[in-house]
Amino acid sequence: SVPQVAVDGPPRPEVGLRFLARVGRVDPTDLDAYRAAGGYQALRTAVGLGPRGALREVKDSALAGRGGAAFPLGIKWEAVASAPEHPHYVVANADESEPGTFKDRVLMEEDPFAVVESMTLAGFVTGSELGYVYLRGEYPLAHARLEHAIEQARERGFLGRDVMGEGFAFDLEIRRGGAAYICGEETALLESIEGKRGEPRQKPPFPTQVGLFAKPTAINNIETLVAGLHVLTDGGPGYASIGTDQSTGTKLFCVSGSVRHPGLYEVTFGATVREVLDLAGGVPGERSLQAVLLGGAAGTFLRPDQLDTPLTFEGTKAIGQALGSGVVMAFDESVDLLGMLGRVAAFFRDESCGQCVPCRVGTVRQEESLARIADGADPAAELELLDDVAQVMADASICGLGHTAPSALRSALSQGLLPFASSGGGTSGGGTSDGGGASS
Ligand code: L3W
Ligand code: SF4
Repeated sequence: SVPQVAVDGPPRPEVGLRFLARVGRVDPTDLDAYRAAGGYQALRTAVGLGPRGALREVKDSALAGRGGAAFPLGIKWEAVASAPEHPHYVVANADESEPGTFKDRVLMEEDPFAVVESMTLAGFVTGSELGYVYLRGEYPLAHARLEHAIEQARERGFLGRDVMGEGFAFDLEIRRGGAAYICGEETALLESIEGKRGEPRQKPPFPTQVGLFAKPTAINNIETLVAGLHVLTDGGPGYASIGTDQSTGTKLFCVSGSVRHPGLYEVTFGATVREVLDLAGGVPGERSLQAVLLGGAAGTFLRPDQLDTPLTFEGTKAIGQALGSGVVMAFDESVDLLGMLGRVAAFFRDESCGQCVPCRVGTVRQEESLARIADGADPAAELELLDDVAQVMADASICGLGHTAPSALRSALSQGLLPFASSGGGTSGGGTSDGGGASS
């Protein structure tokens, strides 16, 4: 019952796809082909309902944001739509930089008109006449495809002063990032669009009140925006009936690491980790699974005995983990997890914007300490230091980067995935390949 597709993966059944329905099948450079394959029906439905009616559908859908934090889209759009100050803006966070994440890239490269339509829908509902796509600088094909799609939409009256002849205005601009991970943090991203250094702002106020150029702004992940089209197509209650009560609709998962067919998979919310790994062909060869990382470098680990966990917001929360934005990274028993965590620490040290001390210094200390452990230092003393550093970063950092930089390490310790105990009471010892490996 799991609708599935793989990009560069196994055969693709013809059922249930939403995000990936046009991917690889419909010419991403042709507006007419997009329309013939269902494009612009969702926006037409929204126009028929009016902004308030369309918002009602989004709220009824219970669609949760797909950027990692699962904030309800309807609440975010309602806050902007009802904000008294004008103008309003919509911004697509397309600075997809979390290691292991490539879902938005596929949508932008292979279905760019859906991104344009979805932002127009966001503009219609929130009363915004201008939207920005903040695009990861290292995505040149996505840039070319989006730019082309925006030009075609403009030429054909799907963007501009009178969208589809329906009496509302909306247009789009692209801004490219400069290879800074921190600019995926929404307020750093807004600073960057404004031409300033990409450093996070304190929240609150949230962007819905004080956003781009200090105006009310709806900022959403690309997958969230495109899911908004599915809501209008299905109707809010119809969409809410797909998946689970708290995780509605379908979800894209970026499966990588020790699997036979790494790629992008779409499943109905409710599929388990095991099912998603099986779609990707399971662990190759005779090796068994050591761990699965959800959420990327800022994420948390599952043990092999937790593979029956549903990949839903509530399912992962129930075992003390977070779903994140859709990274499912498998590690077989041959992987040196401590070495991998050292590289994660180096990544965060490099990407910290340096604005606040706990993160600027904490990421350096974390990397140094892990290097000492790898060189044979006594883990007990180092773990005490790492615990202290992690606590200060969690308590006193300005943004999510500082809060989550120790997450993978802490999770590996508490899950017993490293060959020494956590001083913070984590499970001790081994636990690397104790059965339950993802089979094909
Ligand atoms: C109005 C309120 N808006 C919250 C909004 C807020 C934001 C969204 C979520 O981090 C996570 C992070 C990464 N009124 C509001 C409100 N909002 N309360 O809701 O807010 P927040 O602050 O909880 O999260 P965040 O700072 O946006 C996102 C994790 O995602 N992550 C990151 C993945 C990276 C990618 C990528 O590269 N594409 O997705 C992975 O797990 O660690 O925890 O819009 O303004 N009262
Ligand atoms: Fe910058 Fe790190 Fe502070 Fe975030 S937590 S503002 S990345 S120094």
